[in-house]
Amino acid sequence: MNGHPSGESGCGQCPESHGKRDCYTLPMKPEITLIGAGLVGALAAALLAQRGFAVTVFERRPDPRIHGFIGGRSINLALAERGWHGLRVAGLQDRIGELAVMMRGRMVHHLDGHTELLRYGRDDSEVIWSVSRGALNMALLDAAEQAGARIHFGQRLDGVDWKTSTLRFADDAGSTRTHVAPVVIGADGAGSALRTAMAAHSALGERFEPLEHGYKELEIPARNDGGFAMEPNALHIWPRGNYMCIALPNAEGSFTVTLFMPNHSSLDQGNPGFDTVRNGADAHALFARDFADALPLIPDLETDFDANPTGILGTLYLDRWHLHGCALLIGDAAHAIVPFHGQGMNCGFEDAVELADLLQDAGNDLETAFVQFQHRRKPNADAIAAMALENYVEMRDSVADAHFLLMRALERQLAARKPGRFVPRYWMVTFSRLPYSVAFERGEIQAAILRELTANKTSLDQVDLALADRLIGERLSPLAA
Ligand code: FAD
Ligand code: E0Q
Repeated sequence: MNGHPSGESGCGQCPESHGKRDCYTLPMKPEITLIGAGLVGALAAALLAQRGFAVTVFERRPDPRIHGFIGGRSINLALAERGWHGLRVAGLQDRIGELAVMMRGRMVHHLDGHTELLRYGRDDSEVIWSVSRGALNMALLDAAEQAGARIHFGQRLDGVDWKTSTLRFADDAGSTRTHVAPVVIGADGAGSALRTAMAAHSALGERFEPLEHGYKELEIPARNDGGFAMEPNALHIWPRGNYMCIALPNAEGSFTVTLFMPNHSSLDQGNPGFDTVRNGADAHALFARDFADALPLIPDLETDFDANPTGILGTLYLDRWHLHGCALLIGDAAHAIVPFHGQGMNCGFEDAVELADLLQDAGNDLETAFVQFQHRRKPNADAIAAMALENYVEMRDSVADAHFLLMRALERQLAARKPGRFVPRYWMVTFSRLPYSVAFERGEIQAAILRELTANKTSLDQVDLALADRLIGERLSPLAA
């Protein structure tokens, strides 16, 4: 797959930076430079290299396969169908399958200590998977290099001279180097340096909406015998109204716990915040009160709380993701979202697949391909951004609310009654590759139907199913299989 088509004459596109390589054996495809070899950048590099592009990647951090993975953000992530699709296209399904831990549903930990499993899907074909960010990233780096991508580690993008298409990089020792890149793609995350450089050339209409909540990561280690300290095949969640904890399993027997909480307490309502829960001792008291069953499982709670940074969360919106045919942003660099649907990486992997498909057919008209990319992806990025925000309220609060539980129960009943027509939004987002925008729009219609049918009702048997059938028939078209 990686061979350059031979027999092509001339190489008007060939930049001098190709150095010694024989231009006549290079494809007509332009050379592509990627910034960032995180999850999305590494997948994009693999997919583009597999399609015969000459791909060069610059990554700020050292090679995690040599120096170990230096995490910044979450240690493990939930992988769903959209993410699997990207990995499948790259040929990585089996390798990642060996690392992933199945999560059948949410294991809700109530305040009194009792737990219940709320399944995500109908059976074990409808589940999500917990994967280590480091292991996933390393597999993607291997795939990218195997396909022919060249990755330069320890190189931080520092600025761009757009007139000469010259990128400037700095390493940790303070030396700089330059690279001429007619086409550059930014997969350098929410704090994208390429985005900053693009914005210095043309306004991108950037808006960052911070969430007033932050997060802290903690760990439940494996038991002494190596086993899991809780049910392994679930996403554990401790919903507590304005704040919550979650825990995702790691293949080696531990769990990564994340505490999500407001930055500022609201003492009038007795709600804690990172301003009052300031250190390990405060956190210990909070866990003793609100997460009592988890506390004995987190031996290093106090030291980890003090040592680990408090992460910030928010949603990034841009009016423009591209600069003519020269530069494009993908993944978090274009559309960072809050993590409460577990879809940021999944969405970024869809970006990578869509981009590879578009560039494969683009020839030299990259401007059109970039415009098309934004046209196809932006409505979906906006939709998952909105759904992720909504899911936080659902997660931390509503899973304990009686009317909400009635609507969820009715949703299941209507889904079974009208398959392919009334399809739960969570299912469309997580287990299908229907555009996020379709999931969002149909989800709104379905939520209105659920609200109408359950208004003033307290149990399922009070619901008017004839009315349900009529509303569904009127408002929801059958989904194409
Ligand atoms: P990143 O992963 O941020 O990678 C960017 C890369 O660019 C990094 O390697 C970085 O070192 C490099 N870089 C940065 N600046 C430069 C520079 N100047 N020069 C060169 N290189 C640079 N998503 C899910 O799908 N499921 C989940 O369960 C999930 N859980 C999450 C939990 C939390 C707490 C958070 C914060 C996010 C979660 N996400 C989840 C979202 C997911 O982490 C992101 O969407 C995903 O990491 C985006 O990938 P990316 O490659 O675009 O950016
Ligand atoms: C998932 C899987 C960080 C995170 C990741 C997730 C989910 C949640 C709550 C969080 C949403 C859900 N969810 O359980 O509805 O499905 O990825 Cl907080």
